[in-house]
Amino acid sequence: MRTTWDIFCSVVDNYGDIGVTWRLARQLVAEQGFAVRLWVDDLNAFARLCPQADARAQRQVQQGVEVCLWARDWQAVEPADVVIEAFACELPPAYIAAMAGRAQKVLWLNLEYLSAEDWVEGCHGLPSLQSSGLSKFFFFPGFTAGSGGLLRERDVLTQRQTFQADPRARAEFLGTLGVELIDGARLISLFAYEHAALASWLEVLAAGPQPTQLLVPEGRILSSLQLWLGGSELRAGDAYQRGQLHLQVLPFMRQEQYDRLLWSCDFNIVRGEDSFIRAQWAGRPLLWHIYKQADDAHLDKLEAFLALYKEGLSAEAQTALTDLWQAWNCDAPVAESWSRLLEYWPEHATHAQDWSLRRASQADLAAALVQFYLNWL
Ligand code: TRH
Repeated sequence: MRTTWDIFCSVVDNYGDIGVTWRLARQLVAEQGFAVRLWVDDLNAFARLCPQADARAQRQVQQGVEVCLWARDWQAVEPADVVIEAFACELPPAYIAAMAGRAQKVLWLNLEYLSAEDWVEGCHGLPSLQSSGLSKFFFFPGFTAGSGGLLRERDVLTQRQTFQADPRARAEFLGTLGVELIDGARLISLFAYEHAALASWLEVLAAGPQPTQLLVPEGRILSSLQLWLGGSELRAGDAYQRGQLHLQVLPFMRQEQYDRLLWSCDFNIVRGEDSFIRAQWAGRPLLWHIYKQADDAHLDKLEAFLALYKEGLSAEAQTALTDLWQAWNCDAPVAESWSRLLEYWPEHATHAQDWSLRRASQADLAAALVQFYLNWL
């Protein structure tokens, strides 16, 4: 009998919740052969990442995953062998009761948000007794061996390396997005939240000695871009040139296409959680626009990641990187820190490759989940 998994996803905002759970569900099917149901309370968000999906279907199978609408009026179903509530979303009480009453015991996991902070290792895998009498285990993704690891498909690095070694594949892929490469330009993707000082960066790119080709998938950053450009609302397909800066707005694309966009670019600005991890697998220098939290808790997370990521860089390159990431995440002007980062570009490029290889030598999150389940049985 195939092991069955139920993954519950409540879309709080943006695309990270569904982005992570959709990736995990696909991987558990494709690499482990499990039967996976993904319960999503907002199928419109899902359909953005997977446009072939039907946003009105109660149930549908996409890439081997049974995607189900998590409706408010919960209809009883037989719980799976392993149940994952993503990011502390609350399971339907009737489902919890069914888990407690199931003849064969159920592993209940809460998949937590990603953080590089030290405390993660200490909390990873801890149980918490629930009023239902069941234990719920906390599963923390992370960057170190004592954590639950990072979402990474088995062959993603090989695929990426093959793609990056083939300029024709890159040009062809970009062509499918309507992007024509400009000779000698630095190619950058920008997927970020609104940014009050974005203009400071755009100005420096426009004035730069080298052309920059900036690709911007539809999303929240467009409003900041529009402020700088002036004029009407930006749409996919719009293109502008200001000095050495060539801008192009891209449609929001399938998750697999977005991964390729990251592989194609020389530098990626990413946000949230899932695009941040994917940019690391791209093996290219990156900037993380972290998701803002109350009391600036996100700045501790940012610092914790930087502390790990910077290891192995020269002191000057470390400072350049830290200054840029901190300025960007505090909505401060970035012209100066960007220019300093450019001085250490080759070092950052090599470092990004090394980082991806080192992280990929650890167990990935799906494999770690399976191991956790086997140990628990
Ligand atoms: O969208 P995000 O900001 O998401 C999240 C959520 O807001 C969540 O509540 C918060 O807690 C978390 O951030 C930290 O960023 P993220 O995680 O990068 O998710 C974006 C997803 O969208 C990711 O799976 C990549 C995907 N994507 C596409 O599939 N196509 C695209 O064109 C683009 C730009 C992204």
